[in-house]
Amino acid sequence: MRLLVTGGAGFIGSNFIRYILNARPEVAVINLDKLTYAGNLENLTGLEENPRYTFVHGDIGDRRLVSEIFSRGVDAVINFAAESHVDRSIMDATPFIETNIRGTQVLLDVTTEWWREHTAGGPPATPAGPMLERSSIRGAPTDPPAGVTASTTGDNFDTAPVSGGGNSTAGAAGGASPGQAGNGKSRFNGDSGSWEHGSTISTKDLPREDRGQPGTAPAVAFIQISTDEVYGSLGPEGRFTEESPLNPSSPYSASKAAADLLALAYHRTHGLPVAVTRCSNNYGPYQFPEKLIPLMITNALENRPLPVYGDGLNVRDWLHVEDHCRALELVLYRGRAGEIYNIGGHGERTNLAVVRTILHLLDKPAGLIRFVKDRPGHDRRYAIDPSKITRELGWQPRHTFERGLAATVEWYVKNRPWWERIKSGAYREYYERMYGGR
Ligand code: NAD
Ligand code: TDX
Repeated sequence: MRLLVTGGAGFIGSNFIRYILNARPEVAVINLDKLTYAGNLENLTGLEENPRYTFVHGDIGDRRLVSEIFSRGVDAVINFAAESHVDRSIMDATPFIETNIRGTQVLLDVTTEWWREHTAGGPPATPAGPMLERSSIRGAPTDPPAGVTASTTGDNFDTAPVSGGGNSTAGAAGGASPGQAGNGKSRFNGDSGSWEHGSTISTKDLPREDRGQPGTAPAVAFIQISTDEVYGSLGPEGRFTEESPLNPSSPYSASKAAADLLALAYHRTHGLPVAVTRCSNNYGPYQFPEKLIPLMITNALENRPLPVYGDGLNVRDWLHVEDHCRALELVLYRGRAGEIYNIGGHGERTNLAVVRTILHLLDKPAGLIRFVKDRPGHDRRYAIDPSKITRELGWQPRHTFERGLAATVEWYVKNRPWWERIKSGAYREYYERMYGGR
C-alpha cells in the first residue's frame, strides 16, 4: 500500500512515518512536506535510503504537484500538513487559511478525482464502509508528464525512488531505480518543468503495483488529522465527544474546523471515503520547541525562564505521540468512512503541574517559572472522550503521562544537538517577537 503522508517532516508526521514503516511491511510512504519553519528533515534521519520511503518537497496547495504524485500511485492519504501553532495564528492567520483550509481542499479535490477515476461506475451509492475492493486500484505508474510546467510555488522537489511495499519486487530496492542518478534520487525541476539526472524515467522502471495483501488494504482513502481544539473550551466538567458542537476559539482552530467540515462534505457529496480524527495535545520526541512541553524542557536545560501563560491552570489532555500513531493505524485499516474519531490519552493536567513535573525530572528550581501575560482567547480546558475509538477499533493508550513525560524529557536531554540547532536558528527571532514584550 502506498501512503501519501503530508507534513511528514513535522512532529507527529515524522513519528507516524517511522511508526508505520516499522509496523507495516506492506506500506510505502511518500512524504509531501513544504519544510516550513516547523518541518525538519532531521526528524527522519536514517530513512533516506529506505526503499519504502520517498520525500517530495512541496506544498499541499500545489494542485499540479499533488496530481503528479497521484499519477505515480497512491492508495490513501493522511493529511498532517498544517500550520499548527495557536500563538502564531494570533500573530498572522494568513498561512493558516492557506495551508489548513485551501491546501486541504486541493488534496481533497485531487483525491476525489483519483477516487472517481478508479472506482468503477463512479463513487459508490452508499459511501460508508470499507474500500477493500478498491484499495489496490491505483493510477498506473506513468512517466513524469512531458512539458509539466512550473508548480505554483515554483518549488523543485526531490524524489527518492518509490518502491512498492509488500509483494512488490520492482523499484529501487537494491537495484536500479526510476531516474536514479548517482545518489539514488531523481529530481523534478519545477521551474524548467523537467526531470533532471537520469534522463527520462521509463514506465518499466517504476515500481509495480502493490496489490496489497489480504487484510492490508486501507479502509479509508483520506484521513484528515484534526484536533480537539475545534470543540473550543470546556468548563471544569465534561469531555468532548464526536457529537460536541464545533466552537473554535483561535484562528488556528477555526481553520482546522473548516478543514474538517470540508473533508466530511467531500464524503457526503462526492462519496470520498474520508475519516476525521480529533486528538488531544500530543507530546513525545521531535516536537518543535515552541509547544509547551519541549519549550519548557529545553528552557529548563538552558536555565532560562519558563513562561507560563496566565495563572497556569489551563488544562490539556496529554496524548503520547506513539499512542496517537497506533490509533491512526487502526483508523487507516479499520475505520469507517464518514466518521469522526476522538483520540485522547486520559491525561488531563494543568499546565503548571506539567511544568513543575518537568522541573522535578530535571532537578531544576521552581524559581525558573515566570507567569506571563495570558494568550488571547486562551481555551481553559480540553478533555477528550475516546470511548468511540476504544469501542469500535479496540484502541487504548499504552503510555501513562508520568512515564511518557519522563521518557520525553530523557529524549530531549539525549538529543540536545537536535533542539539546539532549531533554537539557534530562525526560531530565536520568533521567540523574541513572541516573548520579548511579555
Ligand atoms: P508541526 O507544525 O510539527 O508539523 C507540520 C508539518 O507540516 C511541517 O513539517 C511543515 O513543514 C508541514 N507543512 C506546513 N504547511 C505545509 C504545506 N502547505 N504543504 C506541505 N507541508 C506543509 O505539526 P504537528 O504538531 O506535527 O501536527 C500535525 C497535525 O496534527 C496538524 O494537522 C495539527 O493541526 C494536528 N494536531 C497536532 C496536535 C499537537 O499536539 N501537536 C494536536 C492535535 C492535532
Ligand atoms: O510558552 C507557553 N506557555 C504556556 O503557558 C506555551 C507555548 C504554551 N503555554 C500554554 C498554552 C496552552 O494552555 O500551554 C498549553 C499548551 O500550549 P501549546 O503547546 O501551544 O498547545 P495548544 O495551544 O494546547 O495546542 C496544541 O494542541 C492542539 C497544538 O499546538 C495544536 O496543534 C493542537 O491542535
